[in-house]
Amino acid sequence: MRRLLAVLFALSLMLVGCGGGGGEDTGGDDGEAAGTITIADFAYGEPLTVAPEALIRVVNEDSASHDVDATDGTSFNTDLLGQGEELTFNAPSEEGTYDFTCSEHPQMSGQLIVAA
Ligand SMILES: [Cu+2]
Repeated sequence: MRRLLAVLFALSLMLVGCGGGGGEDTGGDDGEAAGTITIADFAYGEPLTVAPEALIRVVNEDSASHDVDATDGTSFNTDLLGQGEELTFNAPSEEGTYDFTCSEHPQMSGQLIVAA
């Protein structure tokens, strides 16, 4: 009986650990993202302002694949995200305004503002 309780306890811990992935902020699993770029309808939304090197989360809600590539070609280039996928990357260490686009849809444009 003790052993059964121990197993149940372990299972409940696992359930708690896996829960909460469903969309609200501060999931914890990815660390503390300073901001999120949500891609929907071929748009990146409002410009995002974060501190230098802050962790940025990118979520793609479109069925098309998108990424987040700095138009200067070097500051940041994320992998392509499929529908419902997300990733994180770190903002540049230099303050400034960074325009970015999607490698598959050059008509898309967004802005990342890095300010201390
Ligand atoms: Cu795209």
